[in-house]
Amino acid sequence: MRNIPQKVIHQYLRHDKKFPHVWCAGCGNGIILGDLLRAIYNLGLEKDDIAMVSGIGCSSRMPVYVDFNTLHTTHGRAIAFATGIKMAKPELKVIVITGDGDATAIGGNHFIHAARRNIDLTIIVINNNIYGMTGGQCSPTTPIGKFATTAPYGSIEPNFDICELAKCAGASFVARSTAYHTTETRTIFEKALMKKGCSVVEVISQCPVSYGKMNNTSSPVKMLEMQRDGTLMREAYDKLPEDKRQGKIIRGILYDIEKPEFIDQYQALVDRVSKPIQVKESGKTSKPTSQECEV
Ligand SMILES: Cc1ncc(C[n+]2csc(CCOP(=O)(O)OP(=O)(O)O)c2C)c(N)n1
Repeated sequence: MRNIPQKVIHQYLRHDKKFPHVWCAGCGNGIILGDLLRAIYNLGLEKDDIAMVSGIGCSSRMPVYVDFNTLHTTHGRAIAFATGIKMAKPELKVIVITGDGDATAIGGNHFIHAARRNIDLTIIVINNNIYGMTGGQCSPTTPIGKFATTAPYGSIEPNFDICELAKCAGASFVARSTAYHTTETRTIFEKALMKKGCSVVEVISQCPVSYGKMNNTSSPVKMLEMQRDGTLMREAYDKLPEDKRQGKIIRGILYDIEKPEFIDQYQALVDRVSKPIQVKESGKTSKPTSQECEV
C-alpha cells in the first residue's frame, strides 16, 4: 500500500469551483468519497483514466466535486449511461455512484441487467436506507418497521438485500462495507476497481437528518456506532452460532468469481463478424454465414 499523504484527496477535487458541498453535517457521503479517492490514489490511477457517473440523489452529487471525467445524469439512469461510456471507451475505469433508491427503485432494471451482463463497471451503492435528497421517503432498502415520511406508522414492505440481488443477477464481485469501516471500504474499493467484470460495493451509510430523525437516531455518532456494532466480517459471522447471528449484517467481500465479461464478449463478436467481405466471381459480395456468426 502507498503511504498516503494527508492532503492527497485535494488533488482530485474541483475545490475551486464546486464547494461548499450539499451534504448535511454528519452525512456519510464525504467519508465514502474520501475512501474512494484514497483507493484511486493507491492504485496509481490518473484522473483521465476514470469516468465517474451518477444519477440523482445526495450520494449522486459526488461526481460534481471531483476532477475526473464525470457525468451527473437523470434519476436511476447512471448505469445505463455508464454502460454506454464503457462500450465506447473500454479503457476507462467507469465508476457508478448511486443511492439505494437510485439503484434499486427507479434504476432497478439497469442494476440487474448490468449484473446479468457482467459488464466491467464498479457500481458503488451508498445505502442510507432512505431517499435522502427528497426528505426521507421509503426506499426498497428501508427495513420493515422503520419510519419514513411515506411510512408514518412503520414500513410494512420487505427490503432488498443489495448484495444478494447483485449476486443473483450475475455480478462477479460483490462486497459490503460501512461508512464507519473506512480502511476496509478503501481496500474493497481497490479490489472492486481492479476486478474485470461487474463489481458491486454496497456501503452502508448514515443519514441522520432524513432517516435518523424519524427513527430515534439523529446523532451521527450513534449511527456510526450502530454500523460498528450491527455488522460483522464474514469470517467472524460464519463462526457464530445461529442464535448470535440474528440482526447482524455481514461485511467484507461476499462473492468474487471469474466469469465472461460483457465488453470482451462484445469485442469477440465484433471480431468474428467483421471478417473481410468476400467478393465472388460474379462480382456479388457475401456476408459471413450464420454459422460463422454463431457463438
Ligand atoms: C424521474 C425522477 N423521479 C423522481 C425524482 C426525485 N428524486 C430525486 S432524488 C430521489 C431519491 C434519491 O434517493 P437515493 O437514491 O436513495 O439517494 P440519496 O439521496 O439517499 O443519497 C428522488 C426520488 C427525480 N429527480 N426524477
